[in-house]
Amino acid sequence: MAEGPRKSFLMEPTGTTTVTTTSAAAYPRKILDYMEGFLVSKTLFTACELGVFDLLASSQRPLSLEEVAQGIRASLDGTERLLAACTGLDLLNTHTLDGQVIYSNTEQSSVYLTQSSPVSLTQSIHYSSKTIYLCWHYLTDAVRSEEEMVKFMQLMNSIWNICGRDVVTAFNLSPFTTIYDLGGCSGALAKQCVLTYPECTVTIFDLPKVVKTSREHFVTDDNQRVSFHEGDFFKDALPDADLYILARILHDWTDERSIELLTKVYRACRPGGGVLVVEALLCEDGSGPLTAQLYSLNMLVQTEGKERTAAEYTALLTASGFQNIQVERTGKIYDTVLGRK
Ligand code: ASE
Repeated sequence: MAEGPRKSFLMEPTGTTTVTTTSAAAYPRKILDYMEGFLVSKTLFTACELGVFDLLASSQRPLSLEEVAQGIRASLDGTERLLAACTGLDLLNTHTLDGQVIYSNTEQSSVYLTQSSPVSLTQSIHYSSKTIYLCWHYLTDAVRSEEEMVKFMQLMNSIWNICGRDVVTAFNLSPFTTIYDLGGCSGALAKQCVLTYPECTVTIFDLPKVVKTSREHFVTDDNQRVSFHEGDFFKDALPDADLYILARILHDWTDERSIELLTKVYRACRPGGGVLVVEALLCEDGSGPLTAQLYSLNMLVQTEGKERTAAEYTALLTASGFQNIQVERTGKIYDTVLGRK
């Protein structure tokens, strides 16, 4: 990690030490530093988490290894190595008192690494340690995000091969001819719609990058009745239509965001039209189905949302202006809730 001139210390055969300058090719100093950069971050995180700096700040005097180890409830050997590394990082000072090594905070450590300091970085360090560090484990996948997005879209697409027919036939949708599938992704559900209802046209409304990926990776048949519309359903205007499908959309969002979206849909909706919510419904007491319970945990991990009961979707639809709300269960994973304007 050390900065400074590129020098290496070579022992001459005679035993005298000479200093030579080595080329970047002979000694990859920066690469070695980068390779081990995480050791520095983890040393800082660990010393903070164990409360080394807080302990030294509260003791008012420098502490011995034994005192620190006891104070942070850690092993002598481990503590000694941690304190040594912190000293090397200029996060601790060492002094010798009566032949014994004692440790104290450096000025920067006492100002920025103690919890009680008004300019403490300990909360940020905790977040870096507990969240960002773990996310970075997946940096490679994140950089490959296009590939990741295709994989996610394949997952989203495949379920409609199994449940799509039941979802579009749970209600008779034949009165609705202009249909928008908001967040319709690769268009698997849209295809089920046009196959089932010969009069309808379905427009898949999704983010530009999703539409681009759909066109590249998913065959949209050359079906005249399925098309794409690029947009962000929170930010952009929604075209008017007879029916809006929201399949596995509301479960991504909080109640507030869901009502915001549904209200927008209600305003765009033609009178007599409606919204079809497609979700894995929880039963009213939350006691099942297991799939919906597990999916709800997954929404906690992956999104802002949760799975909901029919009554909860009814409340969201009602709060957004929709009326005559009906629920149809399919017996498969995904059920349907229809609201009318
Ligand atoms: C979303 C749906 C899914 C957002 C993230 C998601 C699914 C997986 N991850 O809207 C499909 C449902 N499967 C599970 C395990 O939840």
